[in-house]
Amino acid sequence: MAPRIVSAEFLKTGTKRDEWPAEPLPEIAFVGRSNVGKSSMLNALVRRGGLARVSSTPGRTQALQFFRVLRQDSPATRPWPLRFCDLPGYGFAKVPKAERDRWAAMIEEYLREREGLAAIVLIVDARHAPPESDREALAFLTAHGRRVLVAATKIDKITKSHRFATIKTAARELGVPDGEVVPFSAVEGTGTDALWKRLVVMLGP
Ligand SMILES: Nc1nc2c(ncn2[C@@H]2O[C@H](COP(=O)(O)OP(=O)(O)OP(=O)(O)O)[C@@H](O)[C@H]2O)c(=O)[nH]1
Ligand SMILES: [Mg+2]
Repeated sequence: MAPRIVSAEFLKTGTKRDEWPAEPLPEIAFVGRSNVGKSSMLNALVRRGGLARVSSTPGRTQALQFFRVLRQDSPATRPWPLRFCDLPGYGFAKVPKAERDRWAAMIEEYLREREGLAAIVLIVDARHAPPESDREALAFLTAHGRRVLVAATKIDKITKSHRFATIKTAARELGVPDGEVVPFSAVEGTGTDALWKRLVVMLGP
C-alpha cells in the first residue's frame, strides 16, 4: 500500500550546490530523458496534480526542484518527512548546447555528490526500447554507488496484453532483472503502490 501523504510542498529551486536544501532528510531524485514524465510521476506519487510543473513542451524542468513530503505508512505510525528532487531531463536537442552542458554538469554534480540521496528513480518510456542515453544514465548512477529503481512510464499507451513483454524487454535492454522494472502510468495511476513500496524500503522507517 502507498503511504498516506500528509503534506507535500514545494521547497526551493537549486541551480548551484549551495542551494541544495540543508535540512538532513532522506531524498529521492527523479531522473530520465526530457519529457519522459518525471514531474508527472512525482505528482502521482504525492497525489497532487499541480505540484511539480508538467508540460508537453520538452525541457520544462530547468533546474533542480526540491519538494518536502510528509508520509504516514500506517495509522499506527507517525508521519515521516522526506524530500523529492525533480531534475531537468537529458537528451533534449532543442536546448542550445552550452545550456545543455550546464544542465548536465549541474545534474551530474548533484547525482554524484548529494548526501542523503536514498534512491534514484530512473524513468524510461515504456513505448520504446531504452535508448543509449538511458543505459548511460544507469551506468553512471551505479558507477557512483547509487541505488536505482527503474520505472517504465506511459504504460497506459501499451495495450494490457503487451505490457508484460514490454517491461521484460526494457529490463533486458537495461541489463536489470525483470522484476526490477516497475510499470507506471501517471494517467492511470498504475504503479504508484509498487513504487512507493520499494521507496519505503530504501528510505527506511
Ligand atoms: N499518456 C501519458 N502521458 C504522460 C504520462 N506521464 C506524463 N505524461 C505526459 O508527458 C508530457 C511530459 O510530462 P512531464 O511530467 O512534464 O515530463 P518531464 O519528464 O518532467 O519533462 P521535462 O521536465 O521537460 O524533462 C506531458 O504532456 C504529460 O502529460 C503518463 O503516464 N501517460
Ligand atoms: Mg519535468
